[in-house]
Amino acid sequence: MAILRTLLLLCIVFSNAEGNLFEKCPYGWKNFGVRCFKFFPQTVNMITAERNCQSLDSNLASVHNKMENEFLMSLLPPSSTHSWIGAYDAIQEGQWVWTDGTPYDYTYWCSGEPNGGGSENCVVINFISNVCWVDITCATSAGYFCAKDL
Ligand SMILES: [Ca+2]
Ligand SMILES: [Ca+2]
Repeated sequence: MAILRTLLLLCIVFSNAEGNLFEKCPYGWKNFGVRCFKFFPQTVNMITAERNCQSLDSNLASVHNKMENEFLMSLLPPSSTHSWIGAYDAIQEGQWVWTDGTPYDYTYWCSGEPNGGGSENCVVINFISNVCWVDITCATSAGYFCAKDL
């Protein structure tokens, strides 16, 4: 009986270890779908935010459905304001792309946005406590979300 119990315990220990192997987001990053996400509260301009993400082997977060959008919002501390996600139309006005190169297949623009034309080529989420997106000048200072593949 004791041997059986030990075997059972070993099984549990190993199955947990295996589970950890599959869920391998770095410490401090949160898993959602097949990616790991982290919010950085330091306020920087969009280019700096993207570079900071790249230095951590990630990009500014792209968003591909409503659930991901809501997940990002869940990572925000209560007092946070507008934060960078990875969409920009700096190369060609009106042609939005993601810094991670994934398809631009989902949008959650706030009503009346994007409205900045050639002077607003980057995107923040949570502009005045709102889950929707706003185009804004890339030189704005904001916190940011990084995302990387599992
Ligand atoms: Ca623009
Ligand atoms: Ca705007």
